[in-house]
Amino acid sequence: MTRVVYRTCTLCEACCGIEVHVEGERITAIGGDKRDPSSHGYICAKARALKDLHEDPDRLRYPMRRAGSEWQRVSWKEAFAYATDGIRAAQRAHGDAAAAIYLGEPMVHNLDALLFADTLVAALGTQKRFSANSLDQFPKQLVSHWMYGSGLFLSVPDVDRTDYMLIIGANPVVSNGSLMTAPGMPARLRRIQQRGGRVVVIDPRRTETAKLADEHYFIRPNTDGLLLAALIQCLFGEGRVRLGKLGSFAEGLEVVEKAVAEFTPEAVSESVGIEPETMRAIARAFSDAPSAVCYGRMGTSTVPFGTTTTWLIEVLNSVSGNLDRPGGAMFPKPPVDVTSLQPPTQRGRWRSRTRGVPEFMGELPAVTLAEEIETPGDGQVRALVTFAGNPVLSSPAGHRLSEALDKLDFMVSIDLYLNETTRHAHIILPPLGPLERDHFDVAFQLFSVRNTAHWSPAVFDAPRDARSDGDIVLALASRLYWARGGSGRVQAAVPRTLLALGSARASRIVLDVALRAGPYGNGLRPWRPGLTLERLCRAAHGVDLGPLEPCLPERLPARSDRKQRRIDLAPAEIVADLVRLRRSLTHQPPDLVLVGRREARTVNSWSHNLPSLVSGPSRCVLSMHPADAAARGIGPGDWVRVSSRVGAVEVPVRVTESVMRGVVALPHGYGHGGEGIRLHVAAEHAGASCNDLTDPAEIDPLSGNAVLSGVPVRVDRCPPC
Ligand SMILES: Nc1nc2c(c(=O)[nH]1)N[C@H]1C(S)=C(S)[C@@H](COP(=O)(O)OP(=O)(O)OC[C@H]3O[C@@H](n4cnc5c(=O)[nH]c(N)nc54)[C@H](O)[C@@H]3O)O[C@H]1N2
Ligand SMILES: Nc1nc2c(c(=O)[nH]1)N[C@H]1C(S)=C(S)[C@@H](COP(=O)(O)OP(=O)(O)OC[C@H]3O[C@@H](n4cnc5c(=O)[nH]c(N)nc54)[C@H](O)[C@@H]3O)O[C@H]1N2
Ligand code: SF4
Ligand SMILES: [Mo]
Repeated sequence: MTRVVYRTCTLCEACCGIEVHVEGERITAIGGDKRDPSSHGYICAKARALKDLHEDPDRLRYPMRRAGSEWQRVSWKEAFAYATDGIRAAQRAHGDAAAAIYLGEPMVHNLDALLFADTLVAALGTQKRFSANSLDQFPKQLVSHWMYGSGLFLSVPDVDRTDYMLIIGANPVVSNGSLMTAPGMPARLRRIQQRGGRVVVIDPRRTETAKLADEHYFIRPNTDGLLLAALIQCLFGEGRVRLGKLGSFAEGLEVVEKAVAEFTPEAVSESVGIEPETMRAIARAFSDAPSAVCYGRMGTSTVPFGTTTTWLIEVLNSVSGNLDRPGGAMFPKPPVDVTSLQPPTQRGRWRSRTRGVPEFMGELPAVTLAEEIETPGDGQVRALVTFAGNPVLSSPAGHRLSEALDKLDFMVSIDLYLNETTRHAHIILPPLGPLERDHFDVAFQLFSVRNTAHWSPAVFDAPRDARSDGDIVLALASRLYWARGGSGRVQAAVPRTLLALGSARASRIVLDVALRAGPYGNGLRPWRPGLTLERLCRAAHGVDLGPLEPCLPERLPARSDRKQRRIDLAPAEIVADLVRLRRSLTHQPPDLVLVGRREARTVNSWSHNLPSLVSGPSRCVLSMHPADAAARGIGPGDWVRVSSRVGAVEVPVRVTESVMRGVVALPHGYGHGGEGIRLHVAAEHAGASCNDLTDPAEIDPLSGNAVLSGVPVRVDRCPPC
């Protein structure tokens, strides 16, 4: 007999509703759930790979302890004891600061991991927390922290109502959207055009999104800040600035006007590579449209001007009257309102030991992890926990991090696979697969273009003696507290209680309380109607909570400074950074720079072991413009050596006009060829890691975010063998 389970796909930020058809213990089909209030049946090719993931013989199913290069199965009890002893031994010898943790992206797609990860961080008693956030969207969070008062209160484009969408450095047709939960972006973009609106893309590549757009302009990498400053300057210059209702609670408009005054289209045109008249036309069209929104992502975030560029996007939306209004940039109202449940976000309470970069939201930049391990002195990292992360492939100079990991006294990985990072661990603690646990998306509803809620029941019971991510972190946290003997006794009671319940029950209780206390709940008054977990469980396809609504200033997060419930349009730290932006006008651009390229059937570094996603020709190829190829005697399909300040890789070339001259593009997440990994399918599609080229010395100085785009490289044809 076939049963159907409706749930949310956890593979990317689109959070599509899927239906999983099961006969006995076998998945017979995975399709889109037409009744999902957000995705309406849309899925991409990756959803079906959840079956491959569920069945993958390489997926680890029991704890494994390393002895030299051999791995031995151990019981959970032994595993937790060994992990705790290893971490505590390093801390006893070198202090609590000798332990660090790295949290990876899939953690955010996992309810109990997200709820309980902080318990583990607290139990480690260290300020050395790293995550994929600083390889990704830290600039957006920092801008929101400074402008609106919280690094969790982010504006998203109201794609379904906008009349003009300016997309800078994002490729949602392939990535399925990021910091914008909007499944089925191709159709949503087409609908903008069908209602008479325009889609304009700015990207050094002619992307799949650009192909769908009304206009596409190539731009020199990392010059978007200049372009945006010029667009805003045009609005001021032509008297087009209108704050609307923001006028009564936004400060700093005059500072912005002064700050952008010198960035005229003429002044920036040569650096940016776009004609002044084109910039003016974009500014006018943006301003004339009944509603308009500018949306930027990886291409505006993971660059040396990440924070300043991201701020300029927010400013463009604000001064054109498009912040917090339908069709502009709006603020979702999620069922679990994380912003109001948490204390205000903070920055600068401590600094990175090696570079002095300030912590933000409790984290230090991921690019500093390797040097924290290698630099001797007080606080040198000797023990590391990686949790759902693969920093060897995902962070700059991953090959150097790989060497650094071998120098650790002790390493624990909580992960599904024995891969490029976890092979360095002394012990791997593997959690349940995504279909073996319940799920509710807490994180991505913060960025959803429509307010919805969806409870996802587990498709399969957890196998005997298996643990969820939540169970693992709680068990480890609890043992670490008690191993510290005496200290932290109060906190120790928390994981103990949760442990007794099991993380699945505990997370349901926490979620139910959060829903009741949330904007659609009953205010914790049971006699009143409102959203509860029970109600969600009855709505198999999820519930629709309506379109985004204007909500300022009422929903501006409480903050600790004098700017309570005000918008700071001109944070001093960012305005000061415009000096650096101005100086960049005189920089000679490098001959050739590397940018990223996401491919439709990938999930960062960890999907290449799923057979349905790797069939066909290799995708780890370098895209290069015909003129750049010809100048180096390179032909289609040739193998080339790409080298940067920090390393070199060899890959085949695709000669294509889809990248602009002076730019080459390579996808990230490849490089599975090393010794000691257990990824049989991925090893046959190994490719090379573009993070062996990206440079950890380069960061966005304000947020500490990694620079993954615009890396100066040299490309030489490999001699024929
Ligand atoms: N050059 C370059 N580098 C990049 C990027 C880029 O565009 N260019 N993109 C950056 C971005 S945006 C991101 S978000 C980061 C991602 O960086 P990371 O999060 O460090 O890397 P992932 O590739 O997502 O690896 C996720 C790991 O989690 C494991 N995993 C998967 N599901 C689960 C689970 O449910 N539980 C547990 N415990 N483990 C699980 C996988 O096996 C894998 O080891 O990469 C960044 N790196
Ligand atoms: N298929 C697939 N989907 C994914 C992922 C995946 O690995 N594969 N990863 C997920 C994750 S973790 C994230 S964070 C999102 C990211 O989502 P997106 O940001 O939409 O995805 P990217 O493909 O990184 O798009 C960045 C674009 O910026 C361009 N770019 C690079 N440098 C510059 C620049 O200096 N200026 C401008 N204007 N453009 C530039 C690149 O050419 C690229 O087209 O995708 C998510 N979705
Ligand atoms: S777009 Fe993302 S969430 Fe939707 S089916 Fe594909 S991988 Fe899953
Ligand atoms: Mo990401």
